[in-house]
Amino acid sequence: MPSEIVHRSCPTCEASCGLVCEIDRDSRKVLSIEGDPDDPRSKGYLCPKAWAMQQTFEDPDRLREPLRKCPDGSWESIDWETALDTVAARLREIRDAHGADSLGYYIGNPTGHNVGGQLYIPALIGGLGTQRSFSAATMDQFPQNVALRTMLGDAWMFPIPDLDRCDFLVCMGGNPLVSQGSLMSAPNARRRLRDLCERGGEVVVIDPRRSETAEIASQHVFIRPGSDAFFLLSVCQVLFAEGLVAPGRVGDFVDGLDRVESLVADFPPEAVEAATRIDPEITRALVRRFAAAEHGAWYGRIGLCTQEFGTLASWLVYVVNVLSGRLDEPGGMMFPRPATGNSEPGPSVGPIEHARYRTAARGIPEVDGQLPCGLMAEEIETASAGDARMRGLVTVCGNPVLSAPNGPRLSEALDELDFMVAVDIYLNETTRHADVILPSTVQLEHENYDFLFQTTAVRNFARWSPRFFEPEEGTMDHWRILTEIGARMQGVSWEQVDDLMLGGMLAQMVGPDTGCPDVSPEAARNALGEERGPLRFIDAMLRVGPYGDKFDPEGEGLNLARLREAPHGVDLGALERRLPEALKTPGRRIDLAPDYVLQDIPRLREALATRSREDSLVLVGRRQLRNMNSWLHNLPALASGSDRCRLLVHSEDAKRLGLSSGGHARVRSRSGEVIALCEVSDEMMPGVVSLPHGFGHAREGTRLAVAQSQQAGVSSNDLTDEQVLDVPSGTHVANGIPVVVESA
Ligand SMILES: Nc1nc2c(c(=O)[nH]1)N[C@H]1C(S)=C(S)[C@@H](COP(=O)(O)OP(=O)(O)OC[C@H]3O[C@@H](n4cnc5c(=O)[nH]c(N)nc54)[C@H](O)[C@@H]3O)O[C@H]1N2
Ligand SMILES: Nc1nc2c(c(=O)[nH]1)N[C@H]1C(S)=C(S)[C@@H](COP(=O)(O)OP(=O)(O)OC[C@H]3O[C@@H](n4cnc5c(=O)[nH]c(N)nc54)[C@H](O)[C@@H]3O)O[C@H]1N2
Ligand code: SF4
Ligand SMILES: [Mo]
Repeated sequence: MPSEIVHRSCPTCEASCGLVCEIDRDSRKVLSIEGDPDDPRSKGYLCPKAWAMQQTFEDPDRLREPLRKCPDGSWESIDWETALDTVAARLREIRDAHGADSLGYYIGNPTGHNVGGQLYIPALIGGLGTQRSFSAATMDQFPQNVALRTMLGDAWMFPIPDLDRCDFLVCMGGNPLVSQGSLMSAPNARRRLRDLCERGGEVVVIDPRRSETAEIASQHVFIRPGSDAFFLLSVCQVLFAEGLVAPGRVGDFVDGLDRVESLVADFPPEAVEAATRIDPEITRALVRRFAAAEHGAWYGRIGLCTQEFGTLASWLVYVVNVLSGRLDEPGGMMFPRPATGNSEPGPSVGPIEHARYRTAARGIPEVDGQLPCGLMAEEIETASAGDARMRGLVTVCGNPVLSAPNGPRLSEALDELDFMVAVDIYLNETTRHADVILPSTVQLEHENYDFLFQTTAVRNFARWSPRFFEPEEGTMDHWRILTEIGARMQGVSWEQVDDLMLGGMLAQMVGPDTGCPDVSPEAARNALGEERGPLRFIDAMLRVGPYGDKFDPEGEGLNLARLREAPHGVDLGALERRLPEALKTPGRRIDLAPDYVLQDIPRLREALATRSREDSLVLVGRRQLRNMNSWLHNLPALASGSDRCRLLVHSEDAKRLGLSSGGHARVRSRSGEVIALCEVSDEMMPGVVSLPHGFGHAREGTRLAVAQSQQAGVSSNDLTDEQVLDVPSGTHVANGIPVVVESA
């Protein structure tokens, strides 16, 4: 058969760029990958990571059949039936002897890039029945979830910069030029930001490093890591003191303005200058320009989340947008309207749940169902958690030995588990500790739908991606693996679990008191067809969703069949106002001063004095174009070139410490030590050093030949202290870590 042209979106990062690929199905080869000029969002853009899906597919190190660890530590291939039976039997044994909470799970980032991974997580979790829930969220956006849950009643309704209509963007703790925008899915962030400036607008970057984004910005302001909450309080103080508070339309449904006003009164820019190192006049001038701009958006991302006051800083970003009338306004911070109906109006919710249970080792409370991922080690160790320890662990698309804090401690603790299973495609730093590894099919072998990233995109869209190649014999889709484990834990078939999930969903979606009152669950069930898997769920959600056909095949609306016929995806238009209808708080009002978040203010006040005196060297992280956290370093196209894992040090610090570019530095923190390659760079704020995360591939017992030989590097999370938390969210502090650096 001749080669074929197929379209899909790139599954590797949030931007979800449209791609045009030439493939040969017979030889299972991708002949070319280019940007799709007809994709309304990415318009032909792509980055070097567009090849990641093809290179992962071809990687000889990628696992293609289940592996079981032999008593001597070597690995043997086993068939799926044996693998799944072994996993279920061992996990059930542990549960029967020690209770369901002796099991735990960790969900990693690629879950968000795989529709089956997302939709079938409940099948796994339901089967395990444990409260011990860990994920990459507590090294990521969880402070934002907590702030939104308390303010809007919906943890997952992120306000996104309306980038294409904005004329004043403040960017804190994010580097969209490299990350392609996070909670701001924006293919070709460089062009979008350039356009913004060319429209006469401004981009102001507040970051301890003059990042790639800062390079093209109108202004860059250095900030001392971890002091953003102080800075943002001073921004609010200036807004009130100078009479610039103007919430506009949103003011009709906001509570707590007075509380915020009295709180911020104590934090004029002068009061926080010693902590932030930002000149008060710079703050005032910025606030005035932002308030005067026609369409401003104030945006904060991971540098603001994974820091000591991550929840307060994330909350304050939203407060600034409300005070200045930017929330839910065109050109400001707006809410996408996903075709699958994720943020449609619904019943109101009560206060955020927390402290319903606690960790065994140190009694750290759960928050909205999450426990801090860096506490997995102490929860496993007999010495820390005693009889209540975690004995069985399931990791799903995660590499916490490199991505969670204090990797070396976790690495040792994993060997104390009675049983560990990893649902993963590599034998890597984490999965080498497993007893069984269950590898799934990869992106080119299954269909996909950009389920998560339609909730974070700067423009509404819906996009289906086809499978390129039939899965190799003997492989299993990710969603099916999760369902099989869940089902076997409950002694039912995976089909029964699937039917139950679908039935449960349809019962809520159609029939009386729903958006489809005339459709019965049975009729909907029949209309969806017999093919099991995530796309059937997506079809149901699309059909009842805001643009859907409401199960009327004659209707104009969206359904999966129509999406499958749209090779460039469907453009659903610019973001539109969603409030107050979409709020899930009682009375549909925004709580600008949620008690739960404000409980952390005393801790912040206490820290001001210490922070203002502090002058120790601190470590922050950064992302790089050719990485995706820890897992693309084994792909030749992305691993080539010189060693990328470098510690950036300002020249003043380098001189004082005797460091030079190309030399090595010993970096020590409370939790660990690494020896890193140095690069002297005046991109850094003096007193701050930067090391990317996701490296550290020299560890033994993995199958990552390319990563080991070409981009081994060191793991910055050997230095991340797992004990320090952003208290309201239980998120770890990966930015602003006190370190001692010396020449090695
Ligand atoms: N110091 C520091 N640490 C950080 C961060 C930071 O900024 N600084 N960032 C944090 C953030 S934001 C995140 S999201 C986390 C990420 O943390 P994790 O999700 O734990 O780490 P990843 O490196 O993304 O690991 C991905 C894993 O999924 C596997 N995988 C990839 N594709 C597939 C697939 O298709 N199927 C299956 N079954 N497995 C697959 C890979 O082999 C790898 O083991 O890291 C966090 N850690
Ligand atoms: N190429 C590439 N793209 C990615 C990823 C990747 O690994 N590689 N990972 C993806 C994932 S999982 C995520 S979550 C997103 C994250 O996307 P972004 O949030 O854009 O993440 P980073 O690029 O790490 O940018 C964080 C910035 O915060 C700054 N910073 C550090 N500490 C502080 C602080 O205390 N205050 C302030 N104001 N700034 C601080 C850092 O210097 C850095 O410039 O990126 C996604 N996209
Ligand atoms: S920017 Fe992201 S989505 Fe676009 S091609 Fe690169 S990795 Fe893929
Ligand atoms: Mo992330």
